[in-house]
Amino acid sequence: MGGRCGPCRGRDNVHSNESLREIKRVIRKRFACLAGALGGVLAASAAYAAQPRPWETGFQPAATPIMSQIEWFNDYTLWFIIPIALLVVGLLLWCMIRFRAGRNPVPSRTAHNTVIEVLWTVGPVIVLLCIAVPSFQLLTAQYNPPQKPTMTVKATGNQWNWDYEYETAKPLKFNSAVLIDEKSRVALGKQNLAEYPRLLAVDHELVVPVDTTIRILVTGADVIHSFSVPAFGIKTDAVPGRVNETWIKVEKPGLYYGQCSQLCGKDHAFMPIAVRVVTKDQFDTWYKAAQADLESANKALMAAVDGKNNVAAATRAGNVVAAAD
Ligand SMILES: [Cu+2]
Repeated sequence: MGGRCGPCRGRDNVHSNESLREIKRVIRKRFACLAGALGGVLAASAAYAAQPRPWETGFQPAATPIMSQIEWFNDYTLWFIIPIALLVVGLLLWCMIRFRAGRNPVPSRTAHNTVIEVLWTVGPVIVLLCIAVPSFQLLTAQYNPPQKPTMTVKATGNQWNWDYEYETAKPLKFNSAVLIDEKSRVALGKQNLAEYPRLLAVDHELVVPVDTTIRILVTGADVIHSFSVPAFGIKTDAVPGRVNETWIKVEKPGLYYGQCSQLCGKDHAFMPIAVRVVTKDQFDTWYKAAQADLESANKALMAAVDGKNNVAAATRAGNVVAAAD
């Protein structure tokens, strides 16, 4: 550009200013798109749903501190299990090849080796200690909520549905059963199979507030059932004549699904657990309304929390199979 005349240089400047503006415009547009997409993802994750997914081999995303601790413990234990499994398989293969009859016709008569015996005693003891300490910590945490629970809910297993009872000054009790036929789905506004999947959706969900320490009392009315919600990291047997206790503190609002996890009879597969976690204000409004009329309180709550976001989140999480059913 050094050898060009003044006007040409000027035109070049005009051109480069224009292309600079164009680049800036494109960047701004891209950033706007990115921000929009990010906003969409955030909005969707605010309305969150946890349920089993097709071909799932891992855990459902953790929704409580206990489940996060369980996930950590699972990963931590794998650091011991995998090397031990590899070592044992390696030793087996080595013995099979190195000491096979063809290569080793006269077997050794060695019966004792002090060093090896000390090693294979002390080694496992250390491994077990490393696993036992965090395991006991987790077990203790599962029985001892860090704060005093501010709410108590009792879940009673029946053949084949659940009763939920809120133990407050103004108690509330209702039954929660699987949604089987299309007619009741339509009546309750739960036709969306991504959000209300087959064999997991119920007529009346257990509704609890977010970020609240809740004590759950579990018992059975007829046979042994089990109250289990994977995303919360709880699985508590519902034994007739006995009250078991567990606790949750859910960190994200959303719809969480679990199932009875103790064979309890012919309809065992048809007694799901659905927990709707909402904000404290939404819970208070719902609780007041539910004492007068549960059905309309649930519908009002659904209108407040169910939106396109919730469905999108459920679909994004890979729960499309339910919709295809
Ligand atoms: Cu069962």
